[in-house]
Amino acid sequence: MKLSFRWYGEDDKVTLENIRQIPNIYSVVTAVYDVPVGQVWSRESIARLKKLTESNGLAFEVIESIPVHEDIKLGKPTRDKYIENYCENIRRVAEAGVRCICYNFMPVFDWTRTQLDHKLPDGSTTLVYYREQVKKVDPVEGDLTLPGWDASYTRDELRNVVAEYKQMTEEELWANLKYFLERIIPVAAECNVNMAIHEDDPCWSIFGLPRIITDEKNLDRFLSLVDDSHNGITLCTGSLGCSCKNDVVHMAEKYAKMGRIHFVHMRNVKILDNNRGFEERAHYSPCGSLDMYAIAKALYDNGFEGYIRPDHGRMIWGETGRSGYGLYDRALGAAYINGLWEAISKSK
Ligand code: DNO
Repeated sequence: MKLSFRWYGEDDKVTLENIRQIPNIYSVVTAVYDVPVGQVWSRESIARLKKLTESNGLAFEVIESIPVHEDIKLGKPTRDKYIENYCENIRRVAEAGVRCICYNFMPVFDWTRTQLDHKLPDGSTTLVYYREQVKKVDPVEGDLTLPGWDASYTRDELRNVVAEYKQMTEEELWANLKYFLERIIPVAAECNVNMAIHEDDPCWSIFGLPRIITDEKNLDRFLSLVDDSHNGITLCTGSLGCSCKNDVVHMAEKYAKMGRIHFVHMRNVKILDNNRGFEERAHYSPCGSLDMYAIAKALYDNGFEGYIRPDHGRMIWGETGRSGYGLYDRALGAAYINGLWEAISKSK
C-alpha cells in the first residue's frame, strides 16, 4: 500500500510541509486547477506541481481528478474534441511520472451532501446526507456548493445542462461511458497509467439525474466495457458504504483479486436507521457502519499494492477550511490506516 494524501495545490491551507510529516506518507494526490474542465493542462502547471511535491520528499504519482467534460457524458457531437484533450492530459501527466488517474462519470454534480457542518456529540463537525433535507436542496437555484462541484457555470448554464440530463436514460449514459473508455484506455495503456473511476457519491440517483457507478453489478458491467487492467476503479469505501446494499468487504476482495483496484479512498460512514441517510464519521470502525479492518484485510490478502488515501475528515480541534479536507482528522485517518496495515502484515 502506498499511503497518499490529497492536496489542493498552492491555495490549499494544508501545506506540503504539513503532509510530509505524516508517518509513512508516499505520494500526494493532486490536480491542475488553473484551466476550465475539458481543456488541456499546460506542461508548466504540471511541472510546477511535480517540482513542489518532489522538493518536499513526496511522490507525484496520483491525479485526482482529470474531470470529464459534460459534453462527453451527454454524448454531444463536440465530445471528440474533449476526448482528444483528455487523452492529451493523460499523456502529459504520464510524462511527468503520474501512474494513476482518478475521475468520475457523475452528471454535473460530484459528491453531494445536504449539510457540511453537522455537529456531532463530541463537538466535531461533519458532512451529512439527510434524505429529508435533500428535498429542500435546489442545486441550481440554491446556495449549496461542494468542493467537487464545477463552480464555473452560470445559473443559466447549470439550468440547461441539468435539463439535458433529465431527458437522458441510464442506458444512454452507459453508452457514452463506453465510447469514452474505448478511446482513453488504449492511451492510458500506452502511457502505463491506470485509470481509476470513482463511484458515484452517494451511490444513487440525486436531483433526478442518472447515476450508474453505484453497486457491484454496475461495477462488473463497467469493468467489462473495456476489459483491460488499465480500466480500473477507485474503491471509495464511503461512497459505496453509505448504502447497506453494498458489501464493501466483498467488493474489496473481489476487485483486488482481479487487479482492478488502483486507488482506495478510506472513509467511514454511519448509515442512519429507517433510511434517513448517513453521516460521515471518524475513520475508526466503531465510529461508523463500516468494518475498516475487514476492508483493509481484504485488500491486503488479495494482493493490493496501490495507493490508499484517507478520505474526508471531520473538522476537529477548531480547524476551519475546505469541507472534508482539513488536515487533522485526515491525518488521524492516515495514522489509523498505517496501524491497520502494519498489524495485518505482521500477523501473516
Ligand atoms: C470527494 C472526492 C470526489 C472525487 C471525484 C473523482 O471528496 O472523492 O470529489 O475526487 O469524484 O473524480
